[in-house]
Amino acid sequence: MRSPKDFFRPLAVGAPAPVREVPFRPSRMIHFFDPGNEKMAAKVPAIAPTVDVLLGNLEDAVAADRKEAARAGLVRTAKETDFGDTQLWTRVNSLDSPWALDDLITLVTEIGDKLDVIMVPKVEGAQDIHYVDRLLAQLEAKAGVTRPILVHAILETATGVANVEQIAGASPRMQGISLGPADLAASRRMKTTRVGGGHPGYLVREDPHADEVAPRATFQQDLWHYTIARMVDACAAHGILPYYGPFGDIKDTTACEDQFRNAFLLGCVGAWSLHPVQIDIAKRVFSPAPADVAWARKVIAAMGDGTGAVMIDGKMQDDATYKQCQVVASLADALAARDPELRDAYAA
Ligand code: 1VU
Ligand code: MG
Repeated sequence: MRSPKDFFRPLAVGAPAPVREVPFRPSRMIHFFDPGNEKMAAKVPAIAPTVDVLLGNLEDAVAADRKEAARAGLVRTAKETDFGDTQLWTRVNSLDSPWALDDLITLVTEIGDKLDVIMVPKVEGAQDIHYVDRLLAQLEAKAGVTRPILVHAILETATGVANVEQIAGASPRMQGISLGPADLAASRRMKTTRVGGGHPGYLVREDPHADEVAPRATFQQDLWHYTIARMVDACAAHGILPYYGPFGDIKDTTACEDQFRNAFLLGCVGAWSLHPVQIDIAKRVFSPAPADVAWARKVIAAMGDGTGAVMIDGKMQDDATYKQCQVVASLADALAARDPELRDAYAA
C-alpha cells in the first residue's frame, strides 16, 4: 500500500498528475456497442449526441475470434468520430485473459487522448487496480497523454464484493464501480439464469389467515439490494460514482425501468444501456423529476444557511433534508448544463 503522501504522485516519470477529485460528468447511461460489428459501429456518430457515455466493449459478448477486430474497430471509430462532449469509455478484457495487455497497450497508445475511462471487468481486489494503474501511467507517459485516463471497476465476483471498499480506494484513478449481476450470480452460485432484475421465486409470504383457506399474498424481494447498497457506500466513502450495470431482458422495458429506478433511489448515478431502447429509460430514470427539483430548490431557499428547522407544507425540514435537497438540486444543475430539454423543464 502506498503511503498517503505518495497517493497522488504519478506512477511513471512523465505521466500526467492524478486527479484529486473525480469530476462529476453526467453519465446516466453507459451505452455499450461492439466496435467490431460494422453495422453497430456505423450507428455511433448518430447515437453519440443522444447518450452521456459511449462504451466500446471488447470483453464478454465479443466472441474470442472477434477480439482483434473489436479492438481495431474501436481505434478506428475513436479516430474518425467527433464525440462532442459525450464521453468515450471502453471495457477491456479481463486481466486473466490473453487479450487484456494488448487492449491496454493499443488503446492508450492509439487513442489515449480520446479515452475518458477504462472499465476493468471481474476486479477482485486492490491488486487488480494497482496493476492497471501502473501500466496506464507507463503507457500515458510513453504516448504523451496529458490527462490521466480514469478507471472503472465492475463488481461481479464474490471476492470483489468482499473487497469492494479496498477496490474503491485503490487509486486516485478510480472513477466508479458498476454492479455486474450476471457474472456475480455465477460467481456466487446463485440459481438464476438472468442478467439482472428480480426473480419470482425470491419472495416472502404473508402469515396464514385465521381460516387457513384464503390465499396468502407473496411479495417479490430484490435480489440485488444488498450488493447495490454495499457498492454505493463504498463509492460514497471514497468519492467515486456507483452504477447499476446491465438489464438483459431487452423487451421488458417496464422491469428495466424499475431496476434502474431502484438503483437511482439508492444512490447510483447511471446504468448500462445494451440496446437503443434502454437509452431513454436511463435518461428518464437518472434525471430527477422536475417536481422533485422544484421541491429541493424550495427547501434550499427556505433553509437559508442550511441550519435550523422550518416547516414546509406540513413537513419538517432541517440540516439533513437541506443536504438531501442539495444532492437533487446540484444533479439537476449538472444535467441542465448538458441537456437543453432538462434545462427548460427544471427552469419551469
Ligand atoms: O435496425 P438495424 O438492423 O439497422 O440495427 C439494429 C441493431 O444493429 C441496432 N442495435 C444497436 N445499435 C447500437 N448500439 C447497440 N447496443 C445496439 N443494439 C442493437 O439496433 C437495431 C435494432 O436491433 P435489434 O432489436 O434487432 O437487436 P439485435 O438482435 O440486433 O441485437 C440485440 C443485442 C442484445 C444482441 C444487441 O443489442 C447487443 O449486442 N447489445 C450489446 C450487448 C453487450 O454489449 N453485452 C455486454 C454487456 S452485458 C454483460 O457483460 C453481462 C451480461
Ligand atoms: Mg461480466
